[in-house]
Amino acid sequence: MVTRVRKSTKSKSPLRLCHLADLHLGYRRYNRLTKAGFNQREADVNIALREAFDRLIKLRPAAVLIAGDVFHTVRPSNAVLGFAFRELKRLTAALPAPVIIAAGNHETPRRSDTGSPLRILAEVERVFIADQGPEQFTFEDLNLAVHCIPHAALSLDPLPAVRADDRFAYNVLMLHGQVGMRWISDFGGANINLRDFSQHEWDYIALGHVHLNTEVGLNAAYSGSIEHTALNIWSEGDTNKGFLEIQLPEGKRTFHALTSPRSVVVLKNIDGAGLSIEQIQNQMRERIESVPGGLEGKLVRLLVLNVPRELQRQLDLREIKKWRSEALNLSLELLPPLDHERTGGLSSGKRGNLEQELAAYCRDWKFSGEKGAAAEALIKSYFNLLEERDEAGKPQSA
Ligand SMILES: [Mn+2]
Repeated sequence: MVTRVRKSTKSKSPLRLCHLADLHLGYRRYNRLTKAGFNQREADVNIALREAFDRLIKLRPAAVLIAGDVFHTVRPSNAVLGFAFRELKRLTAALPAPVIIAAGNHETPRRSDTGSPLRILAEVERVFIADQGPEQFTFEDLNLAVHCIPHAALSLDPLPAVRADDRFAYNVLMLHGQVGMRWISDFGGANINLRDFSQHEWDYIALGHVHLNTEVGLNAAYSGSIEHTALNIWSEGDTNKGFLEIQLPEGKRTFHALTSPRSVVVLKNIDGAGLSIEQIQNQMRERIESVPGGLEGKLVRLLVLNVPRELQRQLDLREIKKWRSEALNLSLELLPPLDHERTGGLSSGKRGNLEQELAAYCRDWKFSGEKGAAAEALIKSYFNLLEERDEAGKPQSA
């Protein structure tokens, strides 16, 4: 590994950047609609973006970096495109900073002639987009060069060779993909080894794709997403969403948490082994009633382990239905004890069975703590991915 020592001939006056990623505008989940007929979670993401931009306007950074997955899909709705366009216009009207965007996997079409939904955003003054090939945007007045490698360019062979540009005091690299496997929020991103990209030459590396605010190195970080839009939101339920402020030259990072429009509540698992159905139902009620402020409008997850199927049939469904109607979404899962119920094995056909068997299998793993949880989250996210594809394939309701 060759580390080039950068001659800083230019003086390094302080420079403040803000780094956002994984906005996922157009993300849709569950079938609740707003009064205006929009998917509630899509509307929530818009609220989060507005808050993020309000905060940027107050913070007044010299430049804004957006490290990919601005849009959740290659073809966002006209409403979402219009919203993004208007919000960027609002931001750049209030803030003299350039806004630089490198495309992520969600908005990158498989065929380049499809075109990126990001393109239209480049029509907004001071918005710079890298959607296909690697690009360097330079800002003389800021003494800053921003090197972008959009998702499409991360699958090139050989990879684009990027080096810091000595003519500028500050060099930033921005890309969207998976660095290491410590935390996985989503699939479809390129696997990245920062050593392939002159890792030590950059004053800062702004990463997108992992939805959790994560340090990757002294000079590299994921800002995380602005709202709960990971494939498995429960695995990130107790984390704040937001963006980073980076103070150069020292590289000090400050995380700005956003007020999430939606609480994600992961209740403590219930172990139903040896309990009667009344005891299980009572414990479920206790957990549900322990949510401060009630279920109203929240995303709630409750896992009940070791409940034989014959007992599951005796649950009071009316009460469960009432909980479901209060929450924006109640993800209530009852898993039978593994050994008794393993009749058809993994090939028993129904998706529910397979998911339950896998969850039970994960519980038996000898992984400890973080690793086990990450592995389970990874497997679980595959199911969410399948579910999401199913949902996407259905005709739009309402
Ligand atoms: Mn991504």
